[in-house]
Amino acid sequence: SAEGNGSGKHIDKEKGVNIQVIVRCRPLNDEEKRLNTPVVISCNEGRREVTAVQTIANKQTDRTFVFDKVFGPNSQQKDLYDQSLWPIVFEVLEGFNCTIFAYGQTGTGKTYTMEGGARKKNGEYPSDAGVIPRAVQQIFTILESQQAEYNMKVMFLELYNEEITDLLGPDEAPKFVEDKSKKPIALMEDGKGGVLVRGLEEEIVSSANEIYNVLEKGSAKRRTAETLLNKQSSRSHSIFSITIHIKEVTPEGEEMIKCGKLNLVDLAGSENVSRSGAREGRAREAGEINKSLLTLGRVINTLVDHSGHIPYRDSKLTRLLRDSLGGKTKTCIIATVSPSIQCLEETLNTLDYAHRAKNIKNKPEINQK
Ligand code: ADP
Ligand code: ZZD
Repeated sequence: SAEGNGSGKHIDKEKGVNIQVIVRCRPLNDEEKRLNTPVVISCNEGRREVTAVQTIANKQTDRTFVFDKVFGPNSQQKDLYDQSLWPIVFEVLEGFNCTIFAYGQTGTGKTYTMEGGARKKNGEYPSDAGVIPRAVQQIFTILESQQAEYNMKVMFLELYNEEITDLLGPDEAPKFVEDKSKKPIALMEDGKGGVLVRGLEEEIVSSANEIYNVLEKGSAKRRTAETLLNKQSSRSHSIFSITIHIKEVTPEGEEMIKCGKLNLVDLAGSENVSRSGAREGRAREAGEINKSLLTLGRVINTLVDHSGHIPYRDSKLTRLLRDSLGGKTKTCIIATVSPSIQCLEETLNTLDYAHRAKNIKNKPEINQK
């Protein structure tokens, strides 16, 4: 039961399709350049390889990893989007559910990749706009060119310490003020393998500008919540999703509704769950272990090793992303790394993790009624 998947490759419905894994290495920043920080990561985009140069006891022990796509330090936002993400977003409009998530150490460019530079005063998006604004733009360009009849809704949430904050909900009172108007947010299984977030604001939108305004509102709320609750933003996960229903009329005049959903996920800094002894020890003492990120790692390991019970239910993140990990969603992971020698240990953790995730298979299905 192999069939074309539009990208020239053949997929086998029974066996599924692998999660796509992309690595992006950021350039050295000004401070690192000033300090002449050694670069230990080299990217060969053509060969889709990332090499970590490691010297142990005067012996050079390079480690090379191959990925679905590799973007080196000179890659621009547009390159990453046009080459790797555009086809995924296109599939959302064909009725697939797709998830793109950014994984990596804090400071390696997860937010830069997913969101990018701030919006200009005149409302336009900048040349360093990230995946989210580009995806929004692409969706409307295609829908308008097809003159499709559609409706669209978005949600934007943050997960911190196993608590969900609705970034589109009404402004929240500080924690110490009891707020009776606040709807509790709860996750509920939908009976179809997915999960519903109850009590979450879903905003109906009909233009790219409307979504940008929604993102602006969400960003402002995120900043307020961070300040008010003294949150460390590197420990929070954010999820922005767009759900689109498109009406289609078949040549026979029959009406069909296609439904696609795009989840864009900016994960907490991966160093928070690093297996490297010392830091984990201190983090654990401070109660800082990120349950959701730890569970994500366990879910990935279990899926890859086929080693039995998959612990989706052990964290909010894995409940929310369940369908993206071994389910019917098409998934792409962007692993972000730093080129600096200072980050080498974490970079190797990230590359190992990302490389393992390549073995996960999903079984994407079109949603059509
Ligand atoms: P993270 O979200 O992983 O903590 P950020 O997205 O905040 O990391 O990036 C850290 C800093 O590095 C920011 O100042 C960002 O603008 C810069 N940066 C990250 N990736 C790139 C890149 N590919 N090109 C240029 N600057 C980048
Ligand atoms: N990275 C910027 C946000 C920041 O941390 O402030 S850029 C994009 C995706 C999700 C949330 C916000 C954005 C962002 C933005 C900036 C300023 C105000 C609102 C929104 C953005 C950037 C370009 C086009 C649309 C939105």
